[in-house]
Amino acid sequence: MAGKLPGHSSLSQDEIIKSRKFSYGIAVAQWNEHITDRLLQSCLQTLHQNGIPAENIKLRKTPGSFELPLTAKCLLEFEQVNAVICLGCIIKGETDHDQYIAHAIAHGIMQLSLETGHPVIFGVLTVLSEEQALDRAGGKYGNKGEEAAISAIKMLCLQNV
Ligand code: DLZ
Repeated sequence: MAGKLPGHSSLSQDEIIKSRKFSYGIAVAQWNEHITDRLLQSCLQTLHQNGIPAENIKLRKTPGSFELPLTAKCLLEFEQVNAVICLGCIIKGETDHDQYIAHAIAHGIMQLSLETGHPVIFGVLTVLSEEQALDRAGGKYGNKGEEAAISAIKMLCLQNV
């Protein structure tokens, strides 16, 4: 069975019941799609397993992770979802490109969340190798997609909207 990252938490019964009244946007990057698809499947499975109906979930695919913050903004503005889960996978290459992308996204997501008051979840893997990504996309360290879905539910329950 896959392990879990330290700090990974599960949902209480109260959170599971409350989670069903919210709507969720998922923005998923197509760059490194063999990884991000695993994140997406785990994220969707977690939402479905907790009883969230399919009509409460809006999915948008972006070219790469860099486009996640704007897509999240569109989901909040036009689809009126309560929270957005951003899924992506940034793997270190020969240059520092990954650092620029990762910092920009982290900043963009945090800014969007604070400005709108909606949870926008950073479900983006930032890793040194494909092996590290697979470990965190259903491998020995669990699945970031599941963790991101749980974080979205917990944040919505915390806000008590
Ligand atoms: C260009 C690029 C590179 C080099 N690496 C990644 C990556 O590891 N993960 C990812 O999600 N996206 C990558 N991209 C694409 C950028 O996120 C973005 O889509 C393009 O720079 C176009 O804006």
